[in-house]
Amino acid sequence: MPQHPVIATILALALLAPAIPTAAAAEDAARSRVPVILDTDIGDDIDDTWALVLALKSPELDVKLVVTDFGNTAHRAKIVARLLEIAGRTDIPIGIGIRENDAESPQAEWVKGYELSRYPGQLLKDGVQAIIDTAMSSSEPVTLVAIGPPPNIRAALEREPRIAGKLRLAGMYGSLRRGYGGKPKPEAEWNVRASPAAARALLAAPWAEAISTPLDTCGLVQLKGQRYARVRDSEDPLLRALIENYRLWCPRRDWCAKDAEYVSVKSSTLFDTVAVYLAISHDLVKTEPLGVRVTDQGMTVPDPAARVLSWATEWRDLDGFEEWLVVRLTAPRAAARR
Ligand SMILES: [Ca+2]
Repeated sequence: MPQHPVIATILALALLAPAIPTAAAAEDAARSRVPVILDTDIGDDIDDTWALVLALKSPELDVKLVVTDFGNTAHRAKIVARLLEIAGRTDIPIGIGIRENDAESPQAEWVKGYELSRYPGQLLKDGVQAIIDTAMSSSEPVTLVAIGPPPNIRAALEREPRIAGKLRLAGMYGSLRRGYGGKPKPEAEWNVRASPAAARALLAAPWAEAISTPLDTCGLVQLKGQRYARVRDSEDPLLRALIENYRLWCPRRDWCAKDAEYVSVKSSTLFDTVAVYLAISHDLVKTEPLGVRVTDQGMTVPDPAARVLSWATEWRDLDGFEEWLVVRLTAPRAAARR
């Protein structure tokens, strides 16, 4: 029996509906990306450069702002600016954090002659205010990926305490049961030791959510062999810039300079990439809720009286993370987003 024409039309529309891409669906997809502020001491250890590239190549993340933190923040901003230019992502504003000195970094040669004034995107001279404005103006919680000593974050919390409730922290801080290189005792981790008062403020803030990767997990990440080679040999201009920076950086680090083959065969420890991962997922790590106190020497000591946050204390699958990292870094890049 033939269907009534109206019923037939309704049925046809119902069948077609899921297949028709709509502007609303595209907007939903864009909205589902995690808005991120990256607070970085890029230029000291090379892992921040890896972390920035990873953030730019992660389709789950929508990088709203990159802020340089600790030491010579204007110098660090040059490295960020040149990388964002190469990435075709000058739509991302750069905030210059609290400038503490004029030191240059082991990556200085890469930005020799680069003038920040030529950065075609927005350059925000008050990086602390940029963090506050980005957090407070967002209609949804923003994830603060914090991968350096955090004087900016301490100052932002002092200037506008309400940012804590608007931000989800994914940080790289501390050492609970393991030290550098998987050593069986905790030690003073750099991001905390370099600025204990700022790290104390960061760990005590009432974030909407908070997780940190201490050395226990992030200190074990290193790419070697074929996995490293896939990144080293990539034709992606952004990865070429990453490896170029790594090759400039290594001779300026005593332990790396001693081994002429180092940069040819493996990465250094990629601590900060884990904080970027934690902005996307926690699946590959085991987490524990712990209160942690910061000593004046930069030790992070479990203390039930301290504010509890989530700590990624062990890997569920470190091998899986390293593969994820390489797949993600070497994936073709999407067009620049507006
Ligand atoms: Ca760092």
